[in-house]
Amino acid sequence: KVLQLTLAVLKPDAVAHPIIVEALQQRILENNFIIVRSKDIVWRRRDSEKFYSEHAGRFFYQRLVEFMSSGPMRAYVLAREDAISSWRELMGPTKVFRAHYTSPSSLRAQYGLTDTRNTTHGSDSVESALREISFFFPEFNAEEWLEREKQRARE
Ligand code: YYY
Ligand code: MG
Repeated sequence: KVLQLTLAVLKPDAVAHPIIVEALQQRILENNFIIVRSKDIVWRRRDSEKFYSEHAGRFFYQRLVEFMSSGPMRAYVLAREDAISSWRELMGPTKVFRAHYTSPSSLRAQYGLTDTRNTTHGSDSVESALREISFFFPEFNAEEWLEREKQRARE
């Protein structure tokens, strides 16, 4: 079994409450993710704008970049088999009302406040995982880590 990497972020609404950070980290570990790297970080508005540039011009872009630079976040590089889709499934859908409706035990259903303050972020593809991991952890070489993991799996 080969491990995959993903970027997971606890957003400012979650990090504002230590007990929620605790609960979310518990959910990470009990779902068999390995925490490869973690850090607390505060974004400037321009970091927010750059990270979410694919959404520039959407009706929610301003409130999104405002919110993501409103306070500290915690970022993780997580490893697991199918890490990307597994983390997205654990998070639940983007919109909180949909999360309540379709995935009541998901993180966004349980802790999300609004469609913007929705608790967590997760990469949505192999390419975005690599890009987002290097955005948050420029000193971490994800491709090298994955290469070594492939070799380990072959042995
Ligand atoms: O990948 P994911 O976070 O589930 O959703 P995206 O469609 O990529 O949107 C990114 C981010 O934008 C979302 O997590 C909250 C915010 N957002 C919003 O504030 N309002 C919406 N109607 C849709 C998304
Ligand atoms: Mg997205």
